[in-house]
Amino acid sequence: MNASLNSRMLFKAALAGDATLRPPFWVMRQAGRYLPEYRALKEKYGFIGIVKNPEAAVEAALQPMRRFDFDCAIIFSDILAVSEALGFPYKFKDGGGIILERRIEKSSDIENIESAAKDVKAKLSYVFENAKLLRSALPDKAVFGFCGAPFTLAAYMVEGASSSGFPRFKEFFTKQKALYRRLANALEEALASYCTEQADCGIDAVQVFDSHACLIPEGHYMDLSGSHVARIFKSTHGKVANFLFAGGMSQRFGELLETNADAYSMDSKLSLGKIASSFSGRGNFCLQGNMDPRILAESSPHEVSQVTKEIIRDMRPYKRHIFNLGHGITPDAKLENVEAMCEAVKCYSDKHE
Ligand code: 1CP
Repeated sequence: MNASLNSRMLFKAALAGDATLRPPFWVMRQAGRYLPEYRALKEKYGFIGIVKNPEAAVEAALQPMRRFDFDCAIIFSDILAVSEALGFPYKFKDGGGIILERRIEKSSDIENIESAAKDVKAKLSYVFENAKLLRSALPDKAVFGFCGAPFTLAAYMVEGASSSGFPRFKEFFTKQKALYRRLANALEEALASYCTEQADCGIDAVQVFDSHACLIPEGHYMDLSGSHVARIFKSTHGKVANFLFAGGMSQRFGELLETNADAYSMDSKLSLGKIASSFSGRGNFCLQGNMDPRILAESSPHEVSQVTKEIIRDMRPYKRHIFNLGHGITPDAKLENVEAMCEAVKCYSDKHE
């Protein structure tokens, strides 16, 4: 075990299952509204203005790194950048969530997406510029690119907005199976080329966000979503580590394994240690997670520190662990709690805990 590994080496060691003194760590949605410096940047450029300006986007991604020295950074963008490039611009709704300028209504909409998917990369050059800049700003950190899963992007494009249950989309993928498949295939093509291009910018990992995977009926994950994710991973295999965040799926973990991800990012409903011990015979995957983000908003620094150490302790025998939250950090997270979490990870020692 080497105490002098930099963050990027520590990240690679955890993925490989090598013994490390502590797990590497970062936080989903680590750039964002819980940070006063992010709120100031957003005041100046607006959210979409930041995303489309590579210098501002890199600044947003660096803000949490300066404050908390996480081991991993993620490029600042949004999963909806790709649906926008396919002809579905988005904006913020008053009162929270997002709304798209149009939604999928008929099969000609899908034809348009199929043809736009062929050269989607040309419209996303600002993301690749952003990825290259972040890579060179952080040579010793692990850098993540990302995209939405075809299923989750399709949810927004069919529903036309954020939604709690996506009823229109549920009806679409249940009753219009052939159209859903064409849409998912077109999105898969666009996302595979998008992720390969990000990988070619020198980043270390790609995380596919399948945030709305839990809409899928039990037993149908691979059919409706995972088969598309698996093919995206095939296109980046060997270039970067492939991460899958499948929202609400920790209790159905076994359904995810055929995607062949290198790492699975889990929600907080089940202990990571339990998942590791139940499935460790099923491959050499790494687990990422899974502290409940509510704890950062609602508890004390002492409690945060205890929970952090518990999750780490649970996962030590398994080795392949990257500490993170079970979902994105919320705007009401307390900075002193995020600090306590960081301290607890960085000072973790098997001797004392
Ligand atoms: O300032 C603001 O109010 C904007 C909030 C915000 C931020 C900071 C949005 C709007 N997107 C982002 C950035 C973002 N989104 C990142 C990069 C930053 C980082 O992680 O540090 C990433 C990886 C995402 C991914 C994303 N966007 C997901 C998947 C992750 C998850 O939380 O499940 C999803 C579902 C989106 C869509 C999205 N983006 C933003 C909103 C409000 C929404 C809709 C959410 C909903 O359905 O209501």
